[in-house]
Amino acid sequence: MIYQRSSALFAEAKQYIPGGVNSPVRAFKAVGGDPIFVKEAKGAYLYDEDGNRLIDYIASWGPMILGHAYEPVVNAVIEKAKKGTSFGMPTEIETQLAKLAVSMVPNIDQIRFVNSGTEACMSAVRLARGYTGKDKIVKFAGCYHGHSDSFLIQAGSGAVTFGSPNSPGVTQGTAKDTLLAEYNDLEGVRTLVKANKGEIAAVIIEPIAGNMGCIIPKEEFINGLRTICTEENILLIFDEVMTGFRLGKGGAQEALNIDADIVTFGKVIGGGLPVGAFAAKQEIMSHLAPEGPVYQAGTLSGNPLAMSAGLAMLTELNERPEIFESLAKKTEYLHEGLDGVLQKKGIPYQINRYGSMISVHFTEQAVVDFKSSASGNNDTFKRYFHGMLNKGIYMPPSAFESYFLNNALSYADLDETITALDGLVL
Ligand code: HOZ
Repeated sequence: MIYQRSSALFAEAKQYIPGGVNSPVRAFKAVGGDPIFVKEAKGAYLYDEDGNRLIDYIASWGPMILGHAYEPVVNAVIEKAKKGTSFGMPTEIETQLAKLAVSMVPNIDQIRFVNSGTEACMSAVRLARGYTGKDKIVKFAGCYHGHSDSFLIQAGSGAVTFGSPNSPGVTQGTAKDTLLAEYNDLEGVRTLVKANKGEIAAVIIEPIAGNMGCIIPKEEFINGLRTICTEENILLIFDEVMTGFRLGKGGAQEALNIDADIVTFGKVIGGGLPVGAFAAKQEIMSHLAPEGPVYQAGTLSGNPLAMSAGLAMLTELNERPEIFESLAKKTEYLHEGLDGVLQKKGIPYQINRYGSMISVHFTEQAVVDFKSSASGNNDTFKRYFHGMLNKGIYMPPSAFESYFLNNALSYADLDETITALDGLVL
């Protein structure tokens, strides 16, 4: 495939935008080469500036769960736009989306809309600190909760891909309040909690991790976290920016049968427009301004276009919950197909999957935490990524990301993907 125009556009973008992109993972630094510039997308396919058609496995990193340019969502946005795009005043549609989200997700009474997953997690931690009167938080190595200062401590996703898991610009003062544990290591959390007794406001976790590839929590680990948090008056924050409205109506809380104290959302809840949200029981949410003293605000929060996209998306998912089952089945089919091909190749690999999230790691070790994820062979990953790209398959351009399947993918697309891998020399 030829990517000449994409390369030319990238060269021009680099003159005016740092690194040519507005979010680092897009720059292909982990895999080499120039990024693909998208012209348009429909259903399961991306169409780039060179006229190539690509089967898409990132779905804008999650939001496009029903495929690109999904008509009910697009139409809702168009109709709303004709009536004004931002007011900085309350609108009825915010309550409609809030009501629907609260009805779908277990264990929450109220939700506050923001503009991104980063904002949601940052605000959730502030709320947890304000509610508990404590300062410290526990996060897990390789988990990524957006780019706010407290979270850029051994962060996953682009932060690890670009060698800044602890970013310059985060002050010592901020960093000292973020305690670091290993994913799936309950003993490590116990030790931290003991050493910082009475000082920890929250434990924040991606309940299914998606920023060091896809990693599944061991049952005793995730249940144990709930128990420790309850015993020690620590709030358990589930970062469901990836898993929310993707694993099922009720996200990871429902899938794992665990109640979190605060849940954060992004991606699917905005139907492809910039929306984040955080939610909890009323007792906790009432601490937020203007009801309570914990401040949080935003000119574009609850923006009517974003709310209309989110409402159209969640309405569809709420009315057709079989979509989640269909997505999980397609992901299982892909898993089995990739597995069959990779086995024949005789190279070490692992495939992790949960619902419609999946990732391939070229390592002998089971991938259960950041260390095992980082043990993957990046040269093999690069050959895999570029080999697939040349055959018109767009996978995440870093081993530290999950794939997100969209329901527009057909079994023929999945077969094309599996056959493409069969033809590669890794
Ligand atoms: N942080 C996102 C992946 N975990 C990437 C966002 C983007 O580049 O669009």
